[in-house]
Amino acid sequence: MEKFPLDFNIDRISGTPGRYDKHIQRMLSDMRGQFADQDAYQKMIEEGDRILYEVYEIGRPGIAGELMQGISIIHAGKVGDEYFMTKGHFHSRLEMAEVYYCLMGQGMVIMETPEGGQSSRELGPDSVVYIPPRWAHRSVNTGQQDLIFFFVYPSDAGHNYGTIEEYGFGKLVVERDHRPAIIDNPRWVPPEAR
Ligand code: S6P
Ligand code: ZN
Repeated sequence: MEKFPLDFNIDRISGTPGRYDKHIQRMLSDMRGQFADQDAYQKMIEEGDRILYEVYEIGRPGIAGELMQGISIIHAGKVGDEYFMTKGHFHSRLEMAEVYYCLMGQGMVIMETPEGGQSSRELGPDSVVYIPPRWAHRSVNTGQQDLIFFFVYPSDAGHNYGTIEEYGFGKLVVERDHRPAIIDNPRWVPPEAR
């Protein structure tokens, strides 16, 4: 029990947890092929790499019954007109769900099933999104500030990035007339046609 402390605080200004076991930083260069506007992506990379999002993980053993917790921070910005976003994934154990609790910022969770079902929910201060079993999830920062949310999911869920890396999600979140809009992803192929 003592090996894993049971509580922590979240700094309300920075959104960072008072303690964590792992700090992951995902760079623009880690997202090659994910943004629709490849020319805008290339131009941005040439201007210099940068951190798109960060994850602070509070670890627990990766066994059934345990829960992984943490904080994700998606920085504000766009590649072309597409907002900064996470890679997105299915859980390797597809049947495992997840909960996001948004602390700060504005954004969206884009979700998709292996059969190509599409859904999305908004994230804002104090909103909670339940990601049901079988739904892949990607979070998108549609605001001007960091999007910061707490997450909790089964420790043995695992992450499967495979098909998302290849085809992306069916929907993209882009800026249209100074506000976020969800549009079809031209690169996406319905699962039955892959
Ligand atoms: C994990 C959970 C989040 C994401 C994080 C980064 O199940 O959904 O911690 O890992 O927001 O996203 P991604 O797609 O790069 O793992
Ligand atoms: Zn997840």
